[in-house]
Amino acid sequence: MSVVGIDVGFQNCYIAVARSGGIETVANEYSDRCTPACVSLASKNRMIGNAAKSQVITNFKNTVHGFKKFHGRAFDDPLVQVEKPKLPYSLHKLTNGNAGIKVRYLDEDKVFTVEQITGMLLTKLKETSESALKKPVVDCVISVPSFFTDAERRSMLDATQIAGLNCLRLINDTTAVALAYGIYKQDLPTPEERPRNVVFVDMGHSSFQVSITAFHKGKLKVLATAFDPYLGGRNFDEALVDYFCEEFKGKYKLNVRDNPRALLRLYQECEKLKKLMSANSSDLPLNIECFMNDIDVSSRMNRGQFEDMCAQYLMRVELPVKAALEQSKLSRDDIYAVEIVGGATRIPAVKERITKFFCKDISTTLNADEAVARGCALQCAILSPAFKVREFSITDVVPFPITLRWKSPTDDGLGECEVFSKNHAAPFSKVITFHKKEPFDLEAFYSTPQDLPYPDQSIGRFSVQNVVPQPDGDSSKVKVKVRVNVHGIFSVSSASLIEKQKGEGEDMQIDSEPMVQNESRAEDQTKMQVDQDGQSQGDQQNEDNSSSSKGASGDKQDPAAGESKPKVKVKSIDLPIVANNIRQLDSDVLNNFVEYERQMIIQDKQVKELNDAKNAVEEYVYDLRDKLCGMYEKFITEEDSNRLTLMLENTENWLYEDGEDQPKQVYEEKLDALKRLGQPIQDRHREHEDRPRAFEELGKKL
Ligand code: ATP
Ligand code: K
Ligand code: MG
Repeated sequence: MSVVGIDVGFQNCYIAVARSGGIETVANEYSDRCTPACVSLASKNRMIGNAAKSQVITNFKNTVHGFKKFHGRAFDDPLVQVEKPKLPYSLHKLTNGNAGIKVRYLDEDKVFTVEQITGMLLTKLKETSESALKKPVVDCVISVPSFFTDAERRSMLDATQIAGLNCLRLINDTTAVALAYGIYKQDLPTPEERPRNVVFVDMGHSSFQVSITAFHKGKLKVLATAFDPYLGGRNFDEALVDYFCEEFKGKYKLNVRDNPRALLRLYQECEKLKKLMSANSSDLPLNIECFMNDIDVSSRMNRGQFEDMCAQYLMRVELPVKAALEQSKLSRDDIYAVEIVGGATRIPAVKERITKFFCKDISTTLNADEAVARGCALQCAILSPAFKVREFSITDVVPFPITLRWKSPTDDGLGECEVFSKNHAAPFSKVITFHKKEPFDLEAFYSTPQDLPYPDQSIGRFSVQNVVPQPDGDSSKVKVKVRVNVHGIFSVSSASLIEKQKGEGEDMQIDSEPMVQNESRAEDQTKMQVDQDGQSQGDQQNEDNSSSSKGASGDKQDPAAGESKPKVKVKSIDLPIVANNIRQLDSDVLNNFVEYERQMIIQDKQVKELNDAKNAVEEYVYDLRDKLCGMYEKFITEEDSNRLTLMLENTENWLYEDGEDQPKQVYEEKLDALKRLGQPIQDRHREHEDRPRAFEELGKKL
């Protein structure tokens, strides 16, 4: 199995792998460790990553970037509607209401889902890791922002599946960073000692995340996470773009916003300028030649001006940092270090705000660009049975509280209960007991819509089926297991009906008390008991360590092992659950996407092979022509040489005319034909070169 970690950024993706005993980030075929989150569709193939980025301006309508935030979103989602007018490509409402991306591909109008686009990107990242590891890659760990809701996480998982990856864990960005920080530390406190509390701050291109994590030897526990999902490096680019658009309107009478190409160029130049200003506080120039209507534009900017115009964004830096500290219930003095990562934390004013808040120098001991990917790879290594890595346990948190609601047909009103509070440990399972006579629905939703960076509170509806009364007409006890899994996704993962065994009714101690009295009403009663602190009862389990040792039926057994309580004999029947999650892709739709991605991979491969065959002809022409007037000159008659040169020239012309667009075989035949003429000359040349050497060797032997 492969050990691969992937940081899928809004702008930049990084891959880390386990190789020769260590974790290392790997470079793509452009020797670049960063692969842009960019996909460009064309009439014959797709370009992904660096190749796509070079198409951003030339093929802007079909070059897709900035799509990470569309995961799990409806077309009508306010966030999508805010982004839409700023995109150089078109969005389209899909039949299921999701946001689709409309492009021209293979000379046809096509609408791709965001899962498909991210799937394409992941295909590229998969290929890059495969060429680094020289073996097929399937298993991996992928990072997501800690504020991603269930719909966004499920959508990301679908994308991994489309790319043929098996994501062992979706890990939160800041948790991956915490792992990359902690796992190599030799001096972490022992279990008896006070934990080492570290703040991790990640400002990327699109978002800002903060976590506070407590470390002990061999483990980390996230205490709190906070975020501004709408604050990142791109806000700073936008501020510059706004400023220069205004300036150029007055100075050059240019309406930049009417010209997508010019606007995209301005974005690129502003981002460069922003980065320069991080290192340089003096006045810096902005020059763009032939910007629009053949006009060259130029201007200047310095860091002071830049910070003034970004005051509204800089003000927001403190808020999540403060929120995280409050939630962790720690004071500033309890903080051992503040570690920053993410490209946009290189902005000096951003750093200053964080330093000022903690009254402490911030540390940059981690690689700001690669820490997330490294953490992902480390998590993958931990999960991989084939790879030896230091034991390290990770306890993450639930970012938004989750409530479960149920409706009894005969009960008045609804019952509900918050099953996971904010910052509750995750992954985690709980068992809830209901008393029911018929199938029932559980509605899961995020409890606090005001804090949710997503317009829909709903998580999903889970129908617990096949519930029947006991033979004596009583309600049945139904145990329902709810969990936040390793990806941070909520589900009602299993349910079972506990059947009284004949003559053993008196042994049903677990819930004898209140139900007996209610029995006379002979109606569906809903009783719920959530064991909030039930580690000792075995009803809850922190899956982090125990999931492998516990079977699926682990919580059905009497947990009070070792106590003198008599064993309760009950029969437990598994109940089917039908889940209906919001914005979930149908499985057959997903399967079609998986198949379509495979076809596109084949198509890209064919196009690549075709281009390679064509390029081989061109290269051979250039190479042979050079040699004919150089090293081969003595090995061919002038007449033959002239004839061959003419032929090479014809071939070159052909490549730009009739031979521009031919099947692969035609190029291969062309190359063979040329080689038949070139080979004898090459042979004569080699023979000549080898002869003196042979004599020399003979001389040595004698
Ligand atoms: P996200 O985490 O939001 O998904 P991402 O992971 O793709 O995004 P990063 O690669 O961490 O983002 O950071 C990219 C951002 O950092 C861009 O806005 C980029 O302009 C900015 N950036 C990179 N270097 C510098 C620098 N030296 N000064 C200022 N900004 C920088
Ligand atoms: K990144
Ligand atoms: Mg990032």
